[in-house]
Amino acid sequence: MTGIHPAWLPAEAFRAVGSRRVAVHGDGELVDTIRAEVASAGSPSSSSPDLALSIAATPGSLGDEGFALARSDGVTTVVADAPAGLLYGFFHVVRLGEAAFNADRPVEEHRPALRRRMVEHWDNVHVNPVMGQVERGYAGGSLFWERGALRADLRRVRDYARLLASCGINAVAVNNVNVHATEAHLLTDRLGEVAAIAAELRPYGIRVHLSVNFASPIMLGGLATADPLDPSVREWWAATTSRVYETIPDFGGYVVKADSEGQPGPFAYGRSHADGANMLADALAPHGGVVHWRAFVYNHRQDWRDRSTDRARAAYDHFAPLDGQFHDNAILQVKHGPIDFQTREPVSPVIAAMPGTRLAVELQATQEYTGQQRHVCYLAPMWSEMLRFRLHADDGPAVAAIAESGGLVAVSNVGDDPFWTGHPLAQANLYAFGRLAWAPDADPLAILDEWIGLTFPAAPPQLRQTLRAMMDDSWHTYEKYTAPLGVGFMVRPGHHYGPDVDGYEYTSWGTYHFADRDGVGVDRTRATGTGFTGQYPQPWADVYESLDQCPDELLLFFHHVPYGHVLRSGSTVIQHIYDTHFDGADEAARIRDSWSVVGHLVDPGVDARVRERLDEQVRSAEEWRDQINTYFFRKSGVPDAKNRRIY
Ligand code: GCW
Repeated sequence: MTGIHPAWLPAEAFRAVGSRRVAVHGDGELVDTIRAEVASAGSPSSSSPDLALSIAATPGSLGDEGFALARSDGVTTVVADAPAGLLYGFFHVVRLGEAAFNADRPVEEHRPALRRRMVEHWDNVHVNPVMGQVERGYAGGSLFWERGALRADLRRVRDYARLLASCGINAVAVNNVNVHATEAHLLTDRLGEVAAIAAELRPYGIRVHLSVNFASPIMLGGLATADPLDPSVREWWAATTSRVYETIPDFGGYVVKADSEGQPGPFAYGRSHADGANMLADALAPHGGVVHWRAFVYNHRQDWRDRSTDRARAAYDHFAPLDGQFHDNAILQVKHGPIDFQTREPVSPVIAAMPGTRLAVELQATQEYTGQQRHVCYLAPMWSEMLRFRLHADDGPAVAAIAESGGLVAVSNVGDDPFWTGHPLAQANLYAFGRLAWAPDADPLAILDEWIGLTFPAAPPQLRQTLRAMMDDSWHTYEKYTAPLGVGFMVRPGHHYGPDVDGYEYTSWGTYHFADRDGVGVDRTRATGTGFTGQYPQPWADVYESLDQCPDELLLFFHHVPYGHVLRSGSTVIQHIYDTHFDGADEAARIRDSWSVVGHLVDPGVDARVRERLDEQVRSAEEWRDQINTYFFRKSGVPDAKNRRIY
C-alpha cells in the first residue's frame, strides 16, 4: 500500500459495476456525483444498459433518501424520488457486487430508519495543550485542521465524504464539543473554513454542523451576557445564524455542550437548559436548522466522600423534568448509557423519560474506553444490543424507534492516519455505525461480513473466516479483561488507557467502584443506594433493583456485593473476576495467533499495522489481567480456585 488506504471502497469493490454498461438519468449535484463514480469505475455509459439509475418522473413514497432496486429482463434498475436516494441506491449496488447482476430480483424498497445519521468530530483547530489536535482521537491529526489552520488540500475530505455516504451517513459536525477560544471563531470570522469543508462534503449529500460555545455572544459579540432570555443575546444569535446561512445555505445546525465539564451554559443566568436550547433553536428555525443540545450534564467536582451524589442519575435529574419544553427543532442528544461510553453500561433511562422531546442517541466510535484503536474491539454488537433494547415492557418501542425523532450520532474515530482509524480493523466500527443508523435491526455479524467483503475483496475464505472470528466477539473479549461486571472505569486518569483500578477512586469525577476487603460495586438501588434504579420504567426498575434478577454483566453497576456473592452464572463474583481476566487475556493472544496465520494474505502495510496493534493488545490485556486480579486478590484474600498465577 502506498498513500491512503481505500478503506471499504477499494477499486476492486467497484468491479461488478465497472464491467457493466450503466445509464444515469436525472439532474443535480448528487446525480453528477453518481455519474462521476460510474465513470471512475470504468463503466461505459449506454442507452441499453445493464444498470439503470434514475430519478422517478413522479415521486412516489420513497422519500428523499430511499430507493427501489430490482432486476428483470437483464437490467438492474435503481429508482429514487430524489438524488440522495439515488446515490444511496448506487452504493447499495456496489455493496451487492455481482449479486446485483446475476439473477432476477423482485422490487425491494430501501429507506433509512433514521433521518439524521451523524458523525461528530472532536477536532480542534488549535492543538490543545492537554487534548491535542483531536480530543480522544487515536488516528493521528484532524482531517480538517492542522496546527491552527485549515488544511490547504481538502481532497481527502472529499474521499472521506464518499466513505461516509457509502454507508449512509448524512451529517458531520466538524469540531469538538469543547469549543475553545480559537474554535469559537468558526462561527463568525472563520466561518469560511466551515464553508470550505461543507463544499467537500456536499457532493455526497452530507450536511455540515458546527459545535458552538454558549458564551459566544460574550466571546465574539462583545456583549456583557450570554443570558438566553436577554433580547440582545437573542438578536446576536439570530443575526449570526443568518450570516451562517448566507455562507452555507444547507448548513445543518449547531451542537452544544453546555454546563458540562467547564463549558459555559444557561445555569450561570439561572436559566434552564430548555431556555438555552430554545434560544438557539429559534435562531435556526427560519433557516430549517436544528440544534443538538447534549444531555451530558453532571457535577464533575464531586466530593468522593459524598455518597448521595450519583453521576449516573445526573442526565435524567437535569432533563426529564424539562420534557415537553423543547422547541421542535431542538434535539436533545443523549449518551447511550448513563455515565460515559464505558465498555458495559445499561441503556440511559433518559431515553425512556422524554416522550415529548426529540431525542438523538450518541455513541462513541472513537475507542476512548474500548482500547483506543490499539485493541481490536468491534462495537456493532454493543450498539445493536442498545438500539434493540426496549426500556418499557417488551411491547414498548426499541431505543432505535425513539431515536427516529432525533437521530443517531457517533463520535468519530477518524483522523489523518493513512488507515483513517489507526487500527485498520477499527474502520469496521465507522462502517457499522452508518449501516446501523440506516437499519438498526441489521445483524452486526452480517454487517461485519459485508465490511470484510468490501475491504478485502480478494480475500480467500480462510482470511474472511479468520477476520470474522477475530472481530465478531472482540467486544466481549475486551470486556473480560477490563473492569468487571459493569462497574466501569478502572482506567488510568487523563488519557484513559490501560488499568489503574483506584485511579479515579478518590477524585471528583463521580466514577467509583467502592471495592473494600468485603466486596465491590455501586449500590444504585432505591432500597439502600442512590435510587438510580427508580429512573427506569418497569420492568427494569424492579429487575435492576433486584439482586436476583439483575443481569450479571451489570451487577456491579447496580449493586455493591460481597466477593462471595453467587452470580446467575453460578460463579462467585471473585472467581468470575479471575476467570474472565485469564480468559480475556488468552483470547487476546488467540486473536493475535490467528492473524499471524493469515496476515500475509493482505497488503503488507495493513499486515504490519495490524501486527503492531495486536502485540500491544496482548501486552495490555496481560497488564489488565494481572492488575485487576492482583488488586482483588489483595483486597479480598480469596485465592483463585484454579490456583493460577496472581501477584
Ligand atoms: O468521555 C468524556 C471525554 C471527554 C469528552 C466528554 C464529552 C469532549 O473524556 O474528552 O469531551 O466525554 O462527551 O463531552
